[in-house]
Amino acid sequence: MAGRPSSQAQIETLRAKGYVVVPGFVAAEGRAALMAAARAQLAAHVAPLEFEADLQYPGAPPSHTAAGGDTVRRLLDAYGREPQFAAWAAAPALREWMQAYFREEVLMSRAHHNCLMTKHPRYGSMTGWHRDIRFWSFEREDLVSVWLALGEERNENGALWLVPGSHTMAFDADRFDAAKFFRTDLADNAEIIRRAESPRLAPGDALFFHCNTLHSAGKNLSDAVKFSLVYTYHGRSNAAKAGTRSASKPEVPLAGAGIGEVR
Ligand SMILES: O=C(O)CCC(=O)C(=O)O
Repeated sequence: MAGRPSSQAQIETLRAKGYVVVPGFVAAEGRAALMAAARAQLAAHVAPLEFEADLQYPGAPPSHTAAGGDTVRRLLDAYGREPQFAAWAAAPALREWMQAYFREEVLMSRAHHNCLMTKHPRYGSMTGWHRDIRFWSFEREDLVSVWLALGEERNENGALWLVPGSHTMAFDADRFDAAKFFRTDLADNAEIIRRAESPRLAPGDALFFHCNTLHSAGKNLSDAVKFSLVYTYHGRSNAAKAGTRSASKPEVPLAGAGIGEVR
């Protein structure tokens, strides 16, 4: 479409900045169908679920029996739980985009992310500054997640904050705490965090971000649950390390068209 950056330009932005928003990646009808499926899955509390009380991030209920203790954070295994979610994970447009980024055949991991993220008013917690590489054990630190906004995402309802260029910054291990959150008590870290941006996402927008991009998210101060579908991809030459959680589940190869530059 005239006036919009090409996919290749978006990929270059991801390489340079560590993230990029692709507006309207999913058209209205498909996005509405995904949202309807997401609402139905949440309403029925379809397992497997991860609860805010499981993670104990700031603002989470202290236990499963406390007020809000049944607040869902992630509906796990999005790929396995809903055919529409699976179809989106391997959709041709997404496959082409990822193949153009990795310049090889692409696999989707089912070991982490692979979820419908929800952020609830009141009991949805804050997520501290981190790099998603903390979840992964791969030969190379080169994975890309796609975060599909099923509804609007803005600072007030807990949208992501990301630090541009942080995916290429080198940090000593002591810049992170024991849980691999980027420490906010260090002046040098605070200076980096000050550069963060929170891109507003419209329903159907996709945020692509690198596994080393520092990001965080606040609480949902609105009165509506926020829904996002999140998957992570890597190139075939970048294997999960044997015996780790990353290698614990069969991956999904994104088979199909040839590898090359996209529009
Ligand atoms: O929505 C949030 O609170 C942040 C989620 C996130 O960064 C993650 O799951 O890695």
